[in-house]
Amino acid sequence: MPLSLLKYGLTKQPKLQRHFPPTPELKNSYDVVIVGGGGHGLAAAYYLAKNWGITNVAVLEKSYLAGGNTARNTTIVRSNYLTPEGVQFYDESVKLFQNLSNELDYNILYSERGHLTLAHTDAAVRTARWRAEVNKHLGVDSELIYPDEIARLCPQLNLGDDVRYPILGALYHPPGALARHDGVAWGYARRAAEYGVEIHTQTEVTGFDIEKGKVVGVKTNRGNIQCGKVLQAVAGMSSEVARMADFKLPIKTIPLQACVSEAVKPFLDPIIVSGSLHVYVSQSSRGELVMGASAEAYPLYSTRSTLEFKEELMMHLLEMFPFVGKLRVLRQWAGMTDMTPDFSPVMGLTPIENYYIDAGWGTWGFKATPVCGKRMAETIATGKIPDLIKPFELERFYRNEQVGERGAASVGH
Ligand code: FAD
Ligand code: PYC
Repeated sequence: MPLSLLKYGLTKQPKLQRHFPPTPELKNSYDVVIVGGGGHGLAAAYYLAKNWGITNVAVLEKSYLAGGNTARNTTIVRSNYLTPEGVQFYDESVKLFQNLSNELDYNILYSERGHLTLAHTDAAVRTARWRAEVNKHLGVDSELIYPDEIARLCPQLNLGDDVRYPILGALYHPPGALARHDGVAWGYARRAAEYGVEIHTQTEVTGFDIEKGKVVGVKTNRGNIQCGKVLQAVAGMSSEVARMADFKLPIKTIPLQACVSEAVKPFLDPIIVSGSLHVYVSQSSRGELVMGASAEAYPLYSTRSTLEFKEELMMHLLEMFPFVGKLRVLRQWAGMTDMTPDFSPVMGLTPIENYYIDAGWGTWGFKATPVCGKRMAETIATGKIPDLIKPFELERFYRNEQVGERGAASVGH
C-alpha cells in the first residue's frame, strides 16, 4: 500500500495537495527536452531524475497531461509475447509495474487478474502453445490450457459448441493485470516534478533547430528553447514530429476504438482476449466492462467513434457472454496508434545526433510505460543502448531484422 494513502487514512483533517506544480515560464535552455507528456515521456523524465540525477529537464505537452493514448487505452499489462526479445522486454515492465504504487507512493490500482487468450482454431492453439513454450523458457508464467480449466477460471464464459467458433483452448498468463492508466502518468509526473523536472502543458512543439546533423533547439508555440538532448515520445503523432526533425519512420497511424459499459457487480475476474472473434474484455475495479475490438482498416488521423465498431464488438461479445445483452454502453472513444510493420516498438537513436526516439507503440505500449521510461532514460544518460532494447532500434528495418509480434497482439489488425 502506498505510504501516502496510509497517512491520508489516519489524518483527521487531510491537507489538500496540488497534484502538480503550475506550468512555469519556459527557460532558455534545458539539458533534456521531452516532447510528449504521456505516460512514456513522464516515466522517462522520472527515471532521468531519479536514476541519473538529470533534473534540468522539460516535458512539453501540447494539450493536457496524459490526455493522448495514455488516457485512451484499456490498461492491460502482460508479458506473454511471442519472441524472446519481446518477452524479456515486457517481463521487466511487469516486474516494475508490480512495485510501482510503492515506488511512486501513488496508488495505481494494480490488479492482477490473469490473462486468457482464447483459441478457436487449430492454428490459434498452435500459436498459444508456441507462446507458452517461449514464455516458460524465459521464466514467464504462461501455459496452454483446455476448456475444463478455462471453465474453472471463468465460469461465465460460453464454452458450448452451439456457436460459430467454439473455444478449443487458451493461453493462460496468471500475471496479466490491469492498472489505473491516469494514475500511472500522474504518479510519474508528480515524482518527476518533485525532483525539479518542469512539466509544460499547452506547449506544442512546432519544429527543431538542427545544426550539422545535431539537434540544438526546440521551437514551440511559447517560444524557442535550446537543448542538449531531445526525446520524442508522441505516440500517434510519431511520423509527423519525426518529419519536423527531417527523418522518416516506418509507421502508419491507425485509429483504435474502445468502449465501457455501465458499472455492474464484479463477475469477471480474468482478462479475456479472443483474436479470432476480434474482441477483448475485462471488468474494471469500478465494475464497468472495458471492451475493444479490431483496429480500423486504414490509416487516419482521427479519434471519431463509429456505430459499426460497437455493433461488431457486441456481436462477438454476446457469443462469449450471452447474458450481457441488456448491459448499456456508457462511453466510447478512439486513440491514434502508431503501427510498425512488425508490431514492435522503435526505441533508441535516430539519424539526428542527440535526438532519441520512443515510438511505434501501436496498440501495445501502455504496459511498456515503466520499462521504456527506465531504459530510454539510461540511453539518454549514458549514450549507450541497453541490451534489453537493442533489438528495437530503428536501424533494424534497414537490416531487415524485424521482431515479429503480430501473433501476440491482442487486437485484430
Ligand atoms: P501518449 O499518451 O499518446 O502521449 C503522447 C503525447 O504527446 C500526447 O499527450 C500528445 O498530446 C503529445 N504530443 C503529440 N504531438 C506533440 C507535439 N508536437 N508537441 C507536444 N506534445 C505533443 N497498450 C497496452 O499495453 N495495453 C492496452 O490494453 C492498450 N489498449 C489500448 C486501447 C486503445 C483504444 C488505444 C488507442 C491504445 C491502447 N494501447 C494499449 C496502446 C497505448 O495506449 C499506447 O501505446 C501508450 O499509451 C502510448 O503512450 P505514450 O506516452 O507514448 O503516448
Ligand atoms: O496489448 O494487451 C494489449 C492490448 C489489449 C488491448 C489493446 N492492447
